Amino acid sequence: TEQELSAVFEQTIAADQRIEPRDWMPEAYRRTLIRQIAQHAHSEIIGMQPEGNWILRAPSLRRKAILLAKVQDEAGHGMYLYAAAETLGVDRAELTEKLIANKQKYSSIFNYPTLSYADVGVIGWLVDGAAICNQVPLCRCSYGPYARAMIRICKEESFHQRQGYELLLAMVNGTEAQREMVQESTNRFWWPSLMMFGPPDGDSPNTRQSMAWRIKRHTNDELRQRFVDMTVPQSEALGVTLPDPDLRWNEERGHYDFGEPDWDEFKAVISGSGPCNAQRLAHRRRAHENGAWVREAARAYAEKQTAKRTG
Ligand code: FAQ
Repeated sequence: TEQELSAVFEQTIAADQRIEPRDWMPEAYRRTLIRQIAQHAHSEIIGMQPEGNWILRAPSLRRKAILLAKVQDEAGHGMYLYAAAETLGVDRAELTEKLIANKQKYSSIFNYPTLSYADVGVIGWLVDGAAICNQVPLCRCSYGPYARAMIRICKEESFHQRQGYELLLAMVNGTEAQREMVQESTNRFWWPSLMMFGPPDGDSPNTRQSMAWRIKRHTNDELRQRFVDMTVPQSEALGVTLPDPDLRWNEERGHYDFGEPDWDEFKAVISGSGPCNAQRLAHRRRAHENGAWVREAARAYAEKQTAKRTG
């Protein structure tokens, strides 16, 4: 009976074991995972655009090769994640349709422009740094296919983060103009990076249930704090200032205190009116339409192969 199945599900979660695709699961658990994994996959794919903007303009062959490899990794992450979502009974094509119809979200961070080459380094440092903080606990997510995908993705993300930090180290040891570029970029990306963790716990409708199901292991605010604590010493090593006058070490708490992100800006960005939302979606839509002939050719090829085998 449904009650017995539900009890087995609850026991599996309580014992910290994994739910696998063929196991019974509550519909709401399935829906939550599809929502989160699809949003995560879309973020990887849309996230190729801001950095992709600099591939043709990278300052040397070495920097171009590094950036190209990184952006390709993001495509790979998107593919793993769509594959993980497909184990829940949805289709990648359907998820892509929802993205380009603006019916599923992707991370707010990718709606900001990349205005200077320093942004490539700062995205690696802050955006990949925040992504790692958020995703390492997801390696222990209760849903097996998502947890396993996260292990490989996190390894690659750590590499991306180092890549960004190394680029910034080169720039801060360069000319005064290069140091200024790094500072200016940090000023633009700091607050949007903090917003990647989602709304404050009091305004996060999904956290409670997702923690009970052990999809999420920490709240949005806990992970945001962890990111700040990790990043401040890195900013000191780089010699850049984080643009928050309220940022200071709190001896009593054993954490850094920090200011409040502009949540009105966050709401505007996730509801479609950030600086680049329209551009990002239009680009994705165009790429999808331009790829129609590839999908058509693949289908025709598959049909011929089937005909050969069965004919
Ligand atoms: N942007 O109740 P909560 C990357 C939505 S890293 C947009 O707290 P939840 C790597 C949320 O969906 C970025 N929307 O929700 C990379 C919900 O709306 P809904 C991707 C956001 O799910 C680096 C509503 O607000 N990483 O791509 C955001 O419990 C460089 C209420 O929020 C992931 O997706 C936001 N920042 O917690 C790639 C990680 N925050 O769906 C390329 C997996 C919240 O009800 C270049 N996801 N919302 O309409 C998660 O960990 C969670 O989904 C959270 C949100 C923590 C993002």
